[in-house]
Amino acid sequence: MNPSIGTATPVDAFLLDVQSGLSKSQKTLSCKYLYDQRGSELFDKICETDEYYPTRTELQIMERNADSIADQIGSRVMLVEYGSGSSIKTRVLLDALDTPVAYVPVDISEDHLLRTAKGLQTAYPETEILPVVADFTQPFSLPQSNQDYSHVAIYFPGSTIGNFTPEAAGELLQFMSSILGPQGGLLIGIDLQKEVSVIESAYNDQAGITSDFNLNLLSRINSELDGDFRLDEFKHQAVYNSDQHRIEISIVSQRDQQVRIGGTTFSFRKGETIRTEYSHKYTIDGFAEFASQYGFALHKHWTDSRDYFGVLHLVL
Ligand code: AVI
Repeated sequence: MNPSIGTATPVDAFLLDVQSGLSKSQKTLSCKYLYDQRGSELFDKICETDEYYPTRTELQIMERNADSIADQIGSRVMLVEYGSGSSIKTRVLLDALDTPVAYVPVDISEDHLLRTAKGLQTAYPETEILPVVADFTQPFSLPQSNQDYSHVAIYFPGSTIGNFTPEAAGELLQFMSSILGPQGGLLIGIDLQKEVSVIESAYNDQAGITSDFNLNLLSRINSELDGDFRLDEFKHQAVYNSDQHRIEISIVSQRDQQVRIGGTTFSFRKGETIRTEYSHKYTIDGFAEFASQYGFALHKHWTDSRDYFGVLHLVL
């Protein structure tokens, strides 16, 4: 089980991204940098908070509809999962599928990916587990399987597509459509539009874990890029933008201040924001229409009783 290596992010690229992001008039840091070791642990804790409904709702949808979802995906499949994480939802799917030929978890975090892949290989000996270390926002090649498979299915759970701007989400769908051959399908989780207070609470949990997760990005810059952010001089902010249907997550400077990062000085005004993440909320029809621009047609979808979350199966 040797992993295929795609494009990971070296320190130089991190520094360049941070320097260019903090030089913009709307200061920005890419949300992909939120997930270092501590960030990933904090994200797992977010998923357990009372307020953060997406993870448990999606898991419930998968568990309740596993057989019907597996039927749609079909047999002798190569299942490719984008951003596989710890693969809890994957196990629900792998259990329900008619012995998938291969499972390809794609993730940027090599250690985590290989550990998960090893566990899955033991649990699913008849399925070839072929991990790919890659930043899935960039094109990567599918690994060779030792067995013939009839089609490829991409699994992109977690509503991670919501963290992409519509333009970047479109590029990703375009790339997905290029690796899916005939009969290929995309199973994707999306967080649905709902009462604003429910969404805002999910990103402003009482225990302050989302705040720690967000501000951890400044700690990461301090330790990896020789920065001197004072964390108590910045605050987490998450506000729903009803026009754009998205949560906008930022870090707000609490006073006029200067920060040095790798020898460069950046100035922050009191109240100035660093945008760290968007989380777009869709409707089923809205997402289907969006995906149709990239050749996808909505085949079937599943939701929960409150219509908080959607799992969609799209085909080319
Ligand atoms: C990973 N992603 C789908 C999460 C979301 O809900 O947009 C990231 C997150 N950020 C803060 N809380 C959760």
